[in-house]
Amino acid sequence: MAKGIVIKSTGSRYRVLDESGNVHECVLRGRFRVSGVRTTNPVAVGDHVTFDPGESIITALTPRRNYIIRKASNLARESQVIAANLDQAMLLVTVKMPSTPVEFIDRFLATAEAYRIPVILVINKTDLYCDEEMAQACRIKSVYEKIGYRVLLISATEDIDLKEPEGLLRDKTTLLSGNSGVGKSTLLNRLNPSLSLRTASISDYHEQGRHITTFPEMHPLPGGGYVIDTPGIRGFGVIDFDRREIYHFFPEIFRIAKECRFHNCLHLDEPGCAVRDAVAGNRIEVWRYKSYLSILLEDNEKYR
Ligand SMILES: Nc1nc2c(ncn2[C@@H]2O[C@H](COP(=O)(O)OP(=O)(O)OP(=O)(O)O)[C@@H](O)[C@H]2O)c(=O)[nH]1
Ligand SMILES: [Mg+2]
Ligand SMILES: [Zn+2]
Repeated sequence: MAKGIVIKSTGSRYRVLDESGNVHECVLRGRFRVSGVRTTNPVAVGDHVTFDPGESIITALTPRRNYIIRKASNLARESQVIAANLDQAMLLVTVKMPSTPVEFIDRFLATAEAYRIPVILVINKTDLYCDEEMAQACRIKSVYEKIGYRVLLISATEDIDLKEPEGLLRDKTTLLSGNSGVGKSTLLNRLNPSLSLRTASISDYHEQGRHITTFPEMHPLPGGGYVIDTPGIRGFGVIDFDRREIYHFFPEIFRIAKECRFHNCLHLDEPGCAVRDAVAGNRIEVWRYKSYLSILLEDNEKYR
């Protein structure tokens, strides 16, 4: 028996990296079962497993430190585990080509908060920005830094300020996310030139969302650590939020909510709401409040 980490899972087959760096294409033993969650994939990228290298069969799963799941819909009983044993997530965004909506950032951050996974926000393609776009990037940086997130500005193609993200990724297992075209594969290629991942591959910008059958894959970094490249963000967006708890996942709203008159305030139109006062007084960014409302009031089907 040998030990390894699952670096790719395509439904029935699992690519396992062993401790000496060799790769094995494995399957699960017929009666393999994981107690607890009902999932479509009992083993996921990031899982630590025991396997039989001779027969290429995974025989046991090491208990997970954490994992993120996605459900096909809020009504679906079965979930898919996207990745396991994560130290952190890195969300790559851009101000242009493509432009990442702030609501998209906020949904990602709230979901990560719900899983207690720290997020580093990275604004890429700074080489393309005019003064106005750079000002917007700086504004995003300052808003999220004030909340408590780490925010970096980089250019992956021009090799600008890549030392910091490189340092933050070292020896960690990181989920790399962001919508199609923001430069995830480009960044990974810079950090590990031996990868030569396809970039601008564009199964594409325009078709984003069609190809939900693509799979996350884990790549080793030369200095130690792993990055899991995910296809778009769709896998990360759906979580069973309890309506009363959504504001817990907006740290700055959560902090101020303690001052609301009613302990069960949803910060909608209740009297004595400290959150709405803070929005009116610019102590909470209005777009963050709008993102909160959109999750609170959404038709769940819309964001599937
Ligand atoms: N100017 C500029 N272009 C960049 C930068 N980073 C990436 N690009 C370009 O953006 C395009 C998309 O990059 P990818 O790395 O394929 O994007 P991705 O996030 O992996 O996209 P998907 O795999 O579709 O999710 C490519 O043409 C890259 O060359 C950058 O810092 N500056
Ligand atoms: Mg890519
Ligand atoms: Zn309130």
